[in-house]
Amino acid sequence: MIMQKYKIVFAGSMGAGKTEAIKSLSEVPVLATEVFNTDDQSHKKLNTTVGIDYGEVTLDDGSKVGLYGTPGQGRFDFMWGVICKGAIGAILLIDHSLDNSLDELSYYIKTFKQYSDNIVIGITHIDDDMNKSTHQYRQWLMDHRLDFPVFFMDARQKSDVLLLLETLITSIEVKYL
Ligand SMILES: Nc1nc2c(ncn2[C@@H]2O[C@H](COP(=O)(O)OP(=O)(O)OP(=O)(O)O)[C@@H](O)[C@H]2O)c(=O)[nH]1
Ligand SMILES: [Mg+2]
Repeated sequence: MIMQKYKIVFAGSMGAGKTEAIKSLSEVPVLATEVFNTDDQSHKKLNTTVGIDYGEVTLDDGSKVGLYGTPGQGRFDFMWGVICKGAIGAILLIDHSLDNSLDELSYYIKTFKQYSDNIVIGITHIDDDMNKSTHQYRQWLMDHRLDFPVFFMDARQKSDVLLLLETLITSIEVKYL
């Protein structure tokens, strides 16, 4: 069997958990391009990605997946299209605890749809705002006639991240094979 190497991109809100998701899943030490976060207006987190994060995972069928993380800060949006070149799909992570989480979802879908039709959405930080409704995301997708799979997850949990990745790969196989 020929070992294939797929490229998957993690994108989405600053602080949503893109770097963490790659760290949860990767079998190799993650090449993380994080620096101390000086933009505490956008997010109070300690570190933020300023380049491309990279990790790797092998699926049950032996295929290798390269995991590429984008920087979430808008000032790096010029890099997003470059990172998506040659990717088979994108995982968009949205931080549920942000006041404007629905606007974030809309913004990242609009942006990444230009680069790929294969998108899976992970809503993170549910535990940080248990009172806020989670129904709004699926409703918004239905209202906009978009059928991207949505999962409520924690980027620190390997099984949650793996579910997103497997869903993305399965949906691509269903579409193209
Ligand atoms: N409570 C909670 N923390 C989470 C969750 N997902 C990720 N985190 C944490 O959120 C923080 C930010 O995660 P990062 O992986 O740095 O976020 P990022 O998306 O890479 O952010 P940028 O690189 O700045 O765009 C880390 O401390 C993670 O451990 C979640 O579902 N719940
Ligand atoms: Mg990061």
